[in-house]
Amino acid sequence: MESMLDIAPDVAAALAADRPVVALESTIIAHGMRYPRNVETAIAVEDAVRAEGAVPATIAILDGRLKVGLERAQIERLGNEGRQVAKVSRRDIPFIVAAGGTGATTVAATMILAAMAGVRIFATGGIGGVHRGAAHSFDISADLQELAQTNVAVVCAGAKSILDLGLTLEYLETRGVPVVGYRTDRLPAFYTRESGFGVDYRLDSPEQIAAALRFKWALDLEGGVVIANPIPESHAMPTAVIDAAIEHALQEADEQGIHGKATTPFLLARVAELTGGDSLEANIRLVLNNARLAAQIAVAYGSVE
Ligand code: PSU
Ligand code: MN
Repeated sequence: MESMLDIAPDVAAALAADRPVVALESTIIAHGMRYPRNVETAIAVEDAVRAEGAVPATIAILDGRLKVGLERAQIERLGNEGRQVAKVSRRDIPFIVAAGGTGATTVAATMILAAMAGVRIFATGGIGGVHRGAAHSFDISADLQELAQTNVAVVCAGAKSILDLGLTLEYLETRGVPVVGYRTDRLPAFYTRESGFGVDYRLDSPEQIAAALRFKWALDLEGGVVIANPIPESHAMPTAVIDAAIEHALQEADEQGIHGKATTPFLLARVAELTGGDSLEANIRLVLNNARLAAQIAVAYGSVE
């Protein structure tokens, strides 16, 4: 397995010395935002991780190689090729590798490669979940299955309400995945700080979160943790604006028969278009905010005994 895995030199050095590392995903770069803001954001996110004293490891598959830690030119390439790059979740990994192909990793695939490399903390924008209408479509993101089995904590701003957040929480509960609110007892809904749902545990410091993670894995309680970090107040969007855009996008997806792995990128792109630049700014701010918290947790994790 290790022969297929390329860990970047700075990431490998940090892991060998037990210094903090934060994993970052690449579907958000190739499929979640447009060029060149996607590349600018990916680099700013890496810088935010470094500023907090951790090493960033952006994860992807490039020319059949599993990459943990990318060079700038590699991030630029993924962002530039955008949607021409495969969207890779758990099921896709061996096929992309066998074909010598290039893929952007979802939360699920990023968790798998992070765990292979020994990285425990991961920052992104939003996770996949149970889609609205899942009772008929069966559309449940593989991210949730991965959270149930792979030992990586995912810092996110909750999930967008393109999903059924209530069913997403039920699914996570069934699979034993804790949902932690950072300095909040409410589940944030990505663009807004509040979804109407609660979290399982409120923790107010990176140290408290790191300690809970240590105990979970020391007890061999396999699986991930969702750490929900609300978008900063000053960048949150008005609920009515974002809700209207989401309803509109969902209706279009339905009319156009969009399904499967195309659903999430379609909805994200339409919501971004319908809200104009505002949602993109909010998205960038919340990802940076998550990167900082993930780095603080990674630093604290290293010092928990
Ligand atoms: N949600 C967002 N932004 C994203 C994604 C989800 O707000 O970029 C991406 C992530 O990579 C996530 C994936 O893992 O979409 C989920 O896709 P699906 O629903 O097809 O599993
Ligand atoms: Mn899906």
